[in-house]
Amino acid sequence: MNFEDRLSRLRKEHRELIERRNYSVEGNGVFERYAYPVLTAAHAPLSWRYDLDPVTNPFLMERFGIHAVMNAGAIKWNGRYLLVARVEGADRKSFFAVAESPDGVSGFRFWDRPVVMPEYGEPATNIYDMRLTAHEDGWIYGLFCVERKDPDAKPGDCSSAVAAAGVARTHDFVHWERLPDIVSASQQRNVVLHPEFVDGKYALYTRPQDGFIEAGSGAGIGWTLVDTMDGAVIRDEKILNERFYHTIKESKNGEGPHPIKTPAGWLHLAHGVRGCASGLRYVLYLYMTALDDPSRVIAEPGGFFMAPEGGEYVGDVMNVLFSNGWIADEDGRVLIYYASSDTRLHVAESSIDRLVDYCLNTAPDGYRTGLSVETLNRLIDKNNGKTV
Ligand code: M1P
Repeated sequence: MNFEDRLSRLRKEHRELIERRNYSVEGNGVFERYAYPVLTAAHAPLSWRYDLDPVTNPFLMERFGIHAVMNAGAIKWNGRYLLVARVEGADRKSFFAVAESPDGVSGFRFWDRPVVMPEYGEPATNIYDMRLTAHEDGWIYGLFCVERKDPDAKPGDCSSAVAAAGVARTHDFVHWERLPDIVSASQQRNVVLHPEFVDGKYALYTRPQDGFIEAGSGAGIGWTLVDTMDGAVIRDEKILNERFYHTIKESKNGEGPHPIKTPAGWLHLAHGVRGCASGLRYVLYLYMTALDDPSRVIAEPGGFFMAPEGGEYVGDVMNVLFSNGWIADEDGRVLIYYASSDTRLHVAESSIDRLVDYCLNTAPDGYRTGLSVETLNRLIDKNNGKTV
């Protein structure tokens, strides 16, 4: 096939992919998944992947491989649905890129260029998983993981890394002001900024870890107040949502996007991780905290809210659902952006009313099998018309 024919075919396929209408599929009553991923590697503009000059690229080869698009921060901004996605190249380096859609479920299209994130201190080897917060101070913040080689790695150790929480803020998603990385005694890569001041301070959800992968003594999702985001220092961390033996979050957990404010309390989306024979399994769960104290848990359904299904199991890192972005629309609709197996980004839809109902009316984990059977029997009795 000659250059022009191949280019027009690539353009047609790309246009059809982006213009494809998405549709929701009936679910379990709590949420509905949409049929098609909202962003994949194939959504990356052709101008990112190919040298489009027939003189310098006569075979119309890819010159910059895009491997995956996943874990996106999400926000509704000036009436548009925006995702700041983690785009991973064939070279394993991630960067951020903004994609927008008119309705939040179809037609996501990347802006022309990726985000140029200013560096802070020693340049990062990798950056990823941005959590977006439109804070009441007027800025839109992006908190993200900054990964660098462990300076204490032994000779020959090319894997050990150190994670820190990077901070940047913007008004337009093009120009980003980089602020100092958050200072913490432990490794932090799941730090999320609460949208409101608490006691006049910025409030952070944290995730202290001993190592880059292992939580170690890190007990779960933490909470801390800091005076400023321009040089934030984590001093006292209270663990508000613990990991626990034989649950979906026994290995580690982490706050997803910032919680949504509802009349019944703050609604939180998080990921929980456990080990199994095939490696780590990442699922999503929900919990709620008190309106007057976002660090006090008032409800937590047992088990997962979403887990991989069908093709979601398969990808670069198998058996993973991860979310760091959701949008609560003005009409009560909630769009949950989740990635499967570190490869592609999907959307599921629910509503504030349904998610709060799910949190308040699903039994908590009883931490032992006998209590799970009791819970089940109560439901069966109720359905059999017996008093509970
Ligand atoms: O590979 C699964 C996930 O692993 C990490 O999650 P956590 O921070 O909880 O360890 C991150 O690298 C995340 O991006 C990735 O999806």
